[in-house]
Amino acid sequence: MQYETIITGRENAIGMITLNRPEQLNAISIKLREELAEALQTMSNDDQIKVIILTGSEKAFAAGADIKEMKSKSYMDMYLFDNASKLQSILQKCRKPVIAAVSGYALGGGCELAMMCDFILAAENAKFGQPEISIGALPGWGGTQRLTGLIGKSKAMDMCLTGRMMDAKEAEYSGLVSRVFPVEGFLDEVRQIATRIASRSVPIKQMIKECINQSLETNLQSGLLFEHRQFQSVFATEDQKEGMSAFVEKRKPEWKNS
Ligand code: CO8
Repeated sequence: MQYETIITGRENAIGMITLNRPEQLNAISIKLREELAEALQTMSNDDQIKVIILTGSEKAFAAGADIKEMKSKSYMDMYLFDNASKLQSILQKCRKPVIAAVSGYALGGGCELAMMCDFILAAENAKFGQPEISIGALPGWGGTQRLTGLIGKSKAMDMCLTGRMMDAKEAEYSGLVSRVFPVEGFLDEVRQIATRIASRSVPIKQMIKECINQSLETNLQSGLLFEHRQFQSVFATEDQKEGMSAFVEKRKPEWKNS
């Protein structure tokens, strides 16, 4: 499929989406949101794809929503045409693991897009921020909510009220990103992690995603119950039988994905 603002591809079981507006530091335009939503939906429906990687260029994952496109919009323009919420909902509903591979700037809507993914891997040159306050706006795509959940109230306030950037090291120890790698060979490291996840049982992966996401939506008791029921339901799968038998027989499991 040919797109204008993104590049898509499949490498074995990995679906790769690269944001591709390099001259605008991958600013997230209406067109980019539309194309990204379509690509994510297509990959979600493709059984060959087990993990999706979302990435940008070495200089920028994405420097935010497209300010040039947005600056003259009215409230009604923004309210009536809202393909940002559609894209967010596609990512939230995607049952496959989606990894954000961030090199360079992930600012404003770029940081928010990365946080919509299941987890973030960063290159050493990554810079995260919610600088909307500097342009007379505020994070509008989950920034105040997800960032606070990931790094806590104090740092989220600091980031959103100052509009400062956070480097990869700080992002890692603050809990925004899971791991940091050198810029050189970054995407190869990400591919290795994606390949490892892709090799796991499909239903078990989906259940783990559901359980972890449930922890963000509910209280501890309900979350614990949800997780325990999911754990019990694993015993209805062929993959549980195969996985545990393979361990006992000291061999690699062959997942049936059922
Ligand atoms: N939108 C549009 N164009 C951009 C953006 C952007 N967000 N960021 C960079 N660009 C463009 C620049 O205008 C420039 O274009 P041109 O060559 O035509 O002048 C080109 O990219 C290169 O940028 P710079 O020359 O500025 O590059 P520098 O290396 O000097 O600086 C920075 C890099 C620090 C990243 C700088 O470009 C910058 O501060 N960018 C803006 C960051 C920002 O404020 N982001 C937040 C935007 S608002 C937002 O994201 C709200 C999210 C809510 C989403 C809800 C969905 C609708």
